[in-house]
Amino acid sequence: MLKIYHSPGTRGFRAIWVCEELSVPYEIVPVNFAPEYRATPEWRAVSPLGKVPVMVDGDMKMFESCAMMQYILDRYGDGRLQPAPDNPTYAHYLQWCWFAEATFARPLGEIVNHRREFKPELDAVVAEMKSRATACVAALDAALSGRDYLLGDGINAADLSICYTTRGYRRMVSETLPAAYQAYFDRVTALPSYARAVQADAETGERLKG
Ligand SMILES: N[C@@H](CCC(=O)N[C@@H](CS)C(=O)NCC(=O)O)C(=O)O
Repeated sequence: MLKIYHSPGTRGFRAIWVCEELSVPYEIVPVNFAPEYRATPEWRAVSPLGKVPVMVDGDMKMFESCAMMQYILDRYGDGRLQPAPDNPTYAHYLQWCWFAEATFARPLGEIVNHRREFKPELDAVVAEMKSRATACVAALDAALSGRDYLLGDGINAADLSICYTTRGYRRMVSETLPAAYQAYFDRVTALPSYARAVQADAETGERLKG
């Protein structure tokens, strides 16, 4: 069974949500997110940079949450939740999957890192990162014009990944999204698999509290 090493509220949510949506069996291994634990040789042996998430499938161990999503889809998805490579939407499917982490999540991650390392934080740096994230929201809003989902009619893993990052945007930058984007976010997070992933995330927190 897939093992997802996860700390509550972090990017392992992506892999958990995909497993829930595809009904792929998985087990969560709760990880103490305290920097002291993540610096231990024990955790570094699992995750060389001390980050979460990590996913294990038999002898396979990997990090990078979006790569995990793709692995789950390719290995266990039976073609669900992603277009085939010969589908005209495939290129944009890849584009939004990568955008979710490489471009949209990046300034949000920098806000977190900056706040952790710089006390007091530099307001200009945080403002610039918020502005970069907001530019991503504008690009997504434009792409969603006249569509229910990023690729048109059907939902796919890029929508899940983007909506995971959008949660961080709403928490760190602004609760308010453009109207069409808000409707999209509400549509994607109305999936029963989202509620189950939220529940699994919360239970991970309870398990860590012991
Ligand atoms: N691109 C990586 C980012 C991993 C990452 O930065 N994870 C955060 C939690 S969501 C973390 O472990 N941060 C602690 C740190 O950077 O020291 C992914 O998508 O998995």
